[in-house]
Amino acid sequence: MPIKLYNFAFGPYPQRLNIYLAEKNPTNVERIIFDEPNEGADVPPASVKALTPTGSMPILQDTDGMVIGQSLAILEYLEDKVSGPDMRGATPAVRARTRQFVYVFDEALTFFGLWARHGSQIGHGVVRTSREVAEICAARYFDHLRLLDRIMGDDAFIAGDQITIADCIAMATLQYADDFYAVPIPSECVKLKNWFDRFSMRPSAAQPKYPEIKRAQAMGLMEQTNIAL
Ligand SMILES: N[C@@H](CCC(=O)N[C@@H](CS)C(=O)NCC(=O)O)C(=O)O
Repeated sequence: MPIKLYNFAFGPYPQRLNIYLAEKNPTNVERIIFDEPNEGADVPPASVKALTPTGSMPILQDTDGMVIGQSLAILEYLEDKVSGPDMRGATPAVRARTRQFVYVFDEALTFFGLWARHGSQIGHGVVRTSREVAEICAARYFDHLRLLDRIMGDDAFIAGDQITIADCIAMATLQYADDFYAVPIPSECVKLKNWFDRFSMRPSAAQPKYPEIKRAQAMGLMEQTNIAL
């Protein structure tokens, strides 16, 4: 019996796992992919969402019934459990460097998510929003990208000369911002932009299937919130 990974076909947290599994290619992980949340159609099914307190995707269920929510915990667990290339880094130094990028990208995504939540037409009128929060979080998101650019080296991958989970997390974040919300990487972040252009060519980073109506609303987050680079 395989490990089960319930996930969405797109989205910044789900895509971390979609990219990771495409790179790692383990034989014992079954992927159950839902197109997008749809309460009316019971997608994902209530029985799947009930597996964790938040019901957010991704969710992993191991063969003994053990369940993990939270994408970062799932990535770590899969590194411990499945075969394939080591994606935490070969030495303590690279592993530390990998974690450093993971944490900063994770923070960046939190700010991006708040910016989108408070500034995007998606969800407008459904959630309480604050223009000021959108502006502050947009600035913090771009600050994080500038920081990431400064701490990157000239290696092929984010944390060194080997692909790690930091690449999966970075790609999922930047791809979501760029493809779904049309938010670019600042032009001064040359290393980050070059890495993004290179990694985008990998089959694992193929553009996911976005819901086009939502994407049309999402495009132009910069203009919707009056943010200029
Ligand atoms: N911190 C969580 C966030 C997961 C998350 O927010 N997933 C979104 C999709 S990008 C989701 O499932 N949203 C629907 C919901 O929460 O019901 C993680 O890292 O896994």
